[in-house]
Amino acid sequence: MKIAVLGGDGFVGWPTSLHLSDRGHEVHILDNLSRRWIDTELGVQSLTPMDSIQERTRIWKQESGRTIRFHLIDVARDYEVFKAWLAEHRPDAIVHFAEQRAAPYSMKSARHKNYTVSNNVNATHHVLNALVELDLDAHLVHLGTMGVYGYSTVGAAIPEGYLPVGIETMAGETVRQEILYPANPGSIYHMTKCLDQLLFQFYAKNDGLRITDLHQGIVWGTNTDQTSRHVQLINRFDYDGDYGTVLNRFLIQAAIGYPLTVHGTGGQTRAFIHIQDSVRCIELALKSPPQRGERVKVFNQMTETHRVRDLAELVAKMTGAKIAWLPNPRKEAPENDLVVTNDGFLDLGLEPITLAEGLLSEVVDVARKYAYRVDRSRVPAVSAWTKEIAKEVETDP
Ligand code: UPG
Repeated sequence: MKIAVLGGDGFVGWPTSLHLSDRGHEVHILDNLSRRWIDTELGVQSLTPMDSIQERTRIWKQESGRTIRFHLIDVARDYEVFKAWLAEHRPDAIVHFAEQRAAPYSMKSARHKNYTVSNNVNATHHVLNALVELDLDAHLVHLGTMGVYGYSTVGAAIPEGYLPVGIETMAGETVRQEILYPANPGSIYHMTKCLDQLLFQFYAKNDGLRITDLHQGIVWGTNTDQTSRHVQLINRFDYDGDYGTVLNRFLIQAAIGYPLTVHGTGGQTRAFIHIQDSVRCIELALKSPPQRGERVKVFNQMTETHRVRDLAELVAKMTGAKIAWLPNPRKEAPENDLVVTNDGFLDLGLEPITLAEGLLSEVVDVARKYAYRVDRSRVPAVSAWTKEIAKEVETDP
């Protein structure tokens, strides 16, 4: 297949591009390099030393003999340029990662909220709009988030995207229907992914676009089979308070002797997936597109659920790190249970990597190896969800 990977320079985009190229697909990365600009804005850098995208693709060619082409295109801002690219290349599939993906970054200030909404919603809408305008029947695979569901399960497992409901009519009969699982975002970033869902629902219904939405859990780990092949193919690893995700943050904190930053009681239960499984799932989704006219296909792209404090205790036991119980800068339930259905990918043959098998190598091979690159002042999470929380977090001893 000819595949356009929008956002192919990012944390999941880069290993996905390599994985698909390795499988023999013709891969084109379209990226505006915004993630690199945001590093500059925040004064942070990836724990792992990353080369330019051009250098990365050069090394990939040298190692694999395969070509990945890079196109500097801003999908959210340059609709006409993007559409012209699609018209010229007419890919068979599009994998869409081209969105601002950090919840704390999206909550930093009014400017960051505006940026996240306009960037993410426009990027998604531009893709859909262009597919219709060009009569292009490419399968669109979008990286969504488990965060669209919220994390307040009511004792029932979260299904894959749709909820069967019974509605009582005025005549007293019960009509059965499947609806999109009610959206319940916990940040501006997560809210944009909820808006994406409505755009997908409309375009699948109105124009017959073939769309798969992957509701992904929190990714942990760094490398995949392909990024491990050469030091210059290494994936990025974010540890800072805005972009670092919880388990990767705990791993690097342990490696530098920084107390593990648990928000609140750590009773938040979340869904997780290893980066290697994440790229496998995207390949599986590409192989199994919905039919034209079918509704949006949704997979829950996660393999395990864990409570934040259990993860902290696990990492502490493994490494001897201390745990710091901090006031929570986010507005979220302090404790929740979470049960998620993920039969879609298991049925397609996914054999998940579990935390138990992969965690230790991640600490030793990545976190300790690059610990010298950490700026400790960038570790704390400082983005508060509301003005009131900002005051509480500031005044807490
Ligand atoms: N948390 C801590 N301590 C930390 C960092 C986070 O206790 O140092 C908590 C946080 O309060 C939350 C949970 O850990 O309850 C998860 O936070 P995080 O790992 O930052 O995940 P999300 O904010 O849910 O976002 C990540 C990705 C996002 C993706 C989502 C998938 O950034 O792109 O959509 O995971 O679920």
